[in-house]
Amino acid sequence: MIYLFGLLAMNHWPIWAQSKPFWLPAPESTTAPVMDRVFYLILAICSFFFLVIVGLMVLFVIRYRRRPGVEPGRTATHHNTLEIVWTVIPLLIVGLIFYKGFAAYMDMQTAPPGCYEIRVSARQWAWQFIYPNGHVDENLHVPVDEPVRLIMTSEDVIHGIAIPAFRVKMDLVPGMYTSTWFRAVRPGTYDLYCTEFCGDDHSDMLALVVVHGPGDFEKWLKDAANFLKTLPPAEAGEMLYRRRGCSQCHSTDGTAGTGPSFLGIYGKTHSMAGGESVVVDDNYIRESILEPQKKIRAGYQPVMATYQGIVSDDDITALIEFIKKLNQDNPTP
Ligand code: HEC
Ligand SMILES: [Cu+2]
Repeated sequence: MIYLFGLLAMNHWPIWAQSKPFWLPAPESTTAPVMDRVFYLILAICSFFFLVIVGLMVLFVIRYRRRPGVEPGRTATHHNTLEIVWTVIPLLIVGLIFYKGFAAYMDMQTAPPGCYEIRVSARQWAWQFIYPNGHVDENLHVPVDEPVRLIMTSEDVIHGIAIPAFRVKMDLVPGMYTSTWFRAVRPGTYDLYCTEFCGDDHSDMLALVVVHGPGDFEKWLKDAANFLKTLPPAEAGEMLYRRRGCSQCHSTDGTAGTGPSFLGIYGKTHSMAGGESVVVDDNYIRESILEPQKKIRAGYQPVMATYQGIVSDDDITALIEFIKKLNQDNPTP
């Protein structure tokens, strides 16, 4: 009943009360309140029937329990009116849930015209957000108050994008495009998760949604896209290391993850699974990025996917400089 009351009153709540539901993150997109209303509607209906059914059950168990001297009565016969009533009412309720849910889903699916389009590519275990000017980022940056459409696909297994504050959730499927859209209502930083179990590091497949204030987004995009030209190569390489998801598998502090750490590898001699030894130089790093399956480092699984067509030659040069610089910053004693 509390929920039902809350539901009826929700549109009239003052803004401070609307923005802080006690168990969901504050709604930060235009679709979020629509989703919340459907959620509370279903919750209210379920709570109501839960109370009625369990309440009556407890009451009947006590009231009609077996007692000495009380004989069971005749079993119930048909009661047409009752049966029609308890069929038609649930039918109407289920129809209402379907209608509300479907309308909200269509709302989420059907992007308004003139959306700003961002491509999303997921892989084990990183996100790539690809902007119209070619810039690729590991976080999702969007302008405030503008409809944004995500056109998404996966490079390997099924992933799911979820932005709880926006009430947005959609699967990314290899071999096809899916899409969703939202309009953020407030500048800020929000969490983004993968919600399909996609392998070992699924729980690390996280990113941020940065909603930029009016005018800031264009400036951010221009600066972000120019980082290869404006930053020293090693720093640009560090950006790429994070943006292209290398950081998911390669640490820079010496701890082995899914892949070997980058710390101190430059110039070292490593043994490969095939038995041969290889010196880690520019060409080996380049080959490891473009053809990772060619030489597999001993003790590791061949799980690194190729970055052919994803990183450019300039990107690779920057990544090499970054790996090199880790040696200088952390000289071995
Ligand atoms: C899914 C996890 C994963 C991702 C993402 C990944 N790698 Fe790897 N990488 C590995 C594994 C595992 C190995 C060791 C096996 C092999 O040699 O293929 C490896 C090996 C390497 C090596 C050789 C290291 C050595 O010590 O011999 C280099 C260099 C490398 N990766 C660079 C990169 C770069 C640069 C990126 C990002 C553009 C990247 N990797 C992204 C898993 C990954
Ligand atoms: Cu995933």
